[in-house]
Amino acid sequence: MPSSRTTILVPGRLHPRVAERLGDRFDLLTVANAVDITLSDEQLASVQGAAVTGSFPATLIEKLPNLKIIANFGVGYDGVDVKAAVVRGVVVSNTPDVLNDEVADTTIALLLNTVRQFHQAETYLREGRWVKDGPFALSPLSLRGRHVGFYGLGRIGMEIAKRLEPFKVKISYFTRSQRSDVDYGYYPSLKALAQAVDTLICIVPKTPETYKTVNAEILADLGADGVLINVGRGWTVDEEALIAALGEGVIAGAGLDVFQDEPQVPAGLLDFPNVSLLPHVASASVPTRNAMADLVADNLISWFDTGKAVTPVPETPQK
Ligand code: NAP
Ligand code: 8YV
Repeated sequence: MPSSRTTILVPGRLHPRVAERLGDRFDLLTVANAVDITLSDEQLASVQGAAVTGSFPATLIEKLPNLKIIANFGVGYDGVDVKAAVVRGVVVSNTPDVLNDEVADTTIALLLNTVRQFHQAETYLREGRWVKDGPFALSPLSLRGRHVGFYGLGRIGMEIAKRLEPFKVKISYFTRSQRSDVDYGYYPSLKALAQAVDTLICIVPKTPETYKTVNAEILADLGADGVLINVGRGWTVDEEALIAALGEGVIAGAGLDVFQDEPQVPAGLLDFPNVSLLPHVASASVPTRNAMADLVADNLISWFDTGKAVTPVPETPQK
C-alpha cells in the first residue's frame, strides 16, 4: 500500500542529522545523484520535497511534477537551478547565518596561515628540521600594516571584518550596494578596490556576474605585496591567472578554501610555498554542520506544517 507520508528526495550525500530529523515523519527517497535518476513515474510523482547538498538541476526539477520545496544544505545555493524552481513555483531554502562565525574564524586562520606560513613552519617542525637545520626562516610577509579589501560584505563578510578590526588593519570593501551601517572605505568597483588595497578577501556568491572576476588585471592591481584569500567560490577566481601571478611574483601569496573544479585542485598551485590550501572546510566543524543540518530539516518541516520555509532564498520569496 502506498505510504500516506510526504516523500523527500535525497540525491547524493546528505548530512546524517538531516535524515535523523526527518525520518520520523517523512519517507526519504535516496538516489545516487541528481542526474542518473531511474525512478518510476509513481515514485517521481510522490516527491514533494528535496534535501540537497550540491547539485539540483532543471532536468531533475522537470521530472518532479509535485515538487514544492528544495532545501539546500549550505548558504551558497548555486548548485540548485533556482530559475527553473521559480518557473515551477518551487521554493528554495538555504542555510544562512548559522555558519557565519565558523566561516569567519576559518578565514582569519587562512589569512594568518598565508601571510605567516604557519603550515610550512609546522611541517618543518614535524620533519625534525628545527633540530637538524635550526630556526624556521622568517616569513617574508606580515599582517602588520595591511589594507584589507572585501569583495563581498554580506553576512559572512561582516563577521570576518569585525574579527579583523582588533588586528589593527585598514578595511575597505566593494559590493554592488554601499552599506549604510559601516565606516569602512567603499569602492564602487572591484578594480578600484584592488588598486587601493594589498589584501583581497573574496566572499561573494557564485553568480554569472562574479565569474573569474579576480583575473590577471585585478591581481596585478593588488601588487607585489598582494595577498588573495578566497572563501566564497572557486568560480570567482581565474585560477590560471592566479598561478601565473604567483609564479611571476605579481602577487605575494594566496590562501584558498574553494576551487573551480572541486575536489580537483590545479597541480600548479600545490608547489608554491606562499600558498595555503584548504579542502573547502570553512564551515566544516561538527557543531556548525549540525546547525546547518537542523536548518535544512526545519525548512522542510516548517514548509509542510505551515506552508512557509524558515529561510527561503530571495528569488523565491513567500507571501
Ligand atoms: P550574503 O550575505 O548574500 O553576502 C554576499 C555579499 O556579496 C554581499 O555583500 C553582496 O553585496 C556581495 N555581492 C553579491 N554579488 C556581487 C557582485 N556581483 N559584485 C560585488 N559584490 C557582490 O552571503 P553570505 O552568507 O555572506 O555568503 C557568501 C558566499 O560565501 C556564499 O554564497 C557561498 O558561496 C560562500 N560560502 C563559502 C563557504 C565555504 O565553506 N568556503 C561557506 C559559506 C559560504 P551586494 O548584493 O550589495 O553586491
Ligand atoms: C559547505 C558552503 O561546505 O554553505 C556554503 O555555501 O560552501 C559550505 O558551508 C557546503 O555548502 C556543503 O558541503
